[in-house]
Amino acid sequence: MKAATARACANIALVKYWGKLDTELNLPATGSLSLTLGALTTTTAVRFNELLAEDTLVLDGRPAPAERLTTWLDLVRAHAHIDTRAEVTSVNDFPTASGLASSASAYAALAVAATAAAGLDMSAQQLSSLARRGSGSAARSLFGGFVEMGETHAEPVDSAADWDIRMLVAVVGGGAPKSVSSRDAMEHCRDTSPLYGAWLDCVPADLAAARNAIAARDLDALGAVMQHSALAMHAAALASRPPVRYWRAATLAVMDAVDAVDGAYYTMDAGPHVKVLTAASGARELVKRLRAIDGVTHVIESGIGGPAELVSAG
Ligand code: 2P0
Repeated sequence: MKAATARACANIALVKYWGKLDTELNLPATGSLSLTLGALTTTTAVRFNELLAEDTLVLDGRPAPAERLTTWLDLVRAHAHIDTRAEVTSVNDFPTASGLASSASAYAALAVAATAAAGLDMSAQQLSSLARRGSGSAARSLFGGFVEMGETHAEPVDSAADWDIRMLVAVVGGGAPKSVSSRDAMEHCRDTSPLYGAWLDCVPADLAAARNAIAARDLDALGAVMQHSALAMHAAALASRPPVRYWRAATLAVMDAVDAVDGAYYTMDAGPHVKVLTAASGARELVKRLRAIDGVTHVIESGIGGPAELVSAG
């Protein structure tokens, strides 16, 4: 088998990953827990081609730099005992210009497609560990529903097929300067923030609270721990020298709007956008409210997504 195509969903961490134990192996300093989002997917095709001198990458129809891809594909080539270069074509079904993180769905889809194309037969846990080498959050996108990242790979926690919840992604644009990448920001935070240690200390209790809330289908308890984890992560980033501040005025306006609604909770990642967890019943109304906020470019409504999957091979 030389070619394969796979699809994976993005995920949003409810209990955040922020900090590394080992940068070379990309091992996280703590666990994290996420929800896979069905509305945000990446589809990636990999074709190993003996005529190629270098790996090539086409991202949403445009040629893109392939250095990071090559470093990651070298891991697959080492496993498969091959030296063939690959053509990789990747398409996101959400607007890439929006600045939404796509490395999670990208490396998860890539792990499934590249290993299948290389003729490797790996477990989902092995694929998760391999995806982690590309991007820490990608390890979680191998699985659907609620997913927990451990020391080296993620495991599914609960598919939550019976829980009618939504994640609303409020995209905040409006000419904000380009964000510091999460990779750089978390290293800077570890090196300079007096709150980094306190942040790490929060995570085990937040993980336990999130697991319990999920098992009890308790949206209010899950929302509370999700907000706490996001605010603690951002507090550590804000206290870095110089500070890392991802929030814009519209970020705070969305947080205010969410605070005014019962049963809705926010989380923010390495960018100005706000993701809102809420019951499906109130989602439509909340989407309308968020769309009306100055600086909110658009709002994507997502249900729970499934695991990464092979679309075609051969
Ligand atoms: C998360 N983020 O848990 C956290 C919260 C952003 C904020 O995982 O360096 O792109 O590639 O392992 O996975 C984004 O970081 O970082 C991220 P690397 P990644 O979703």
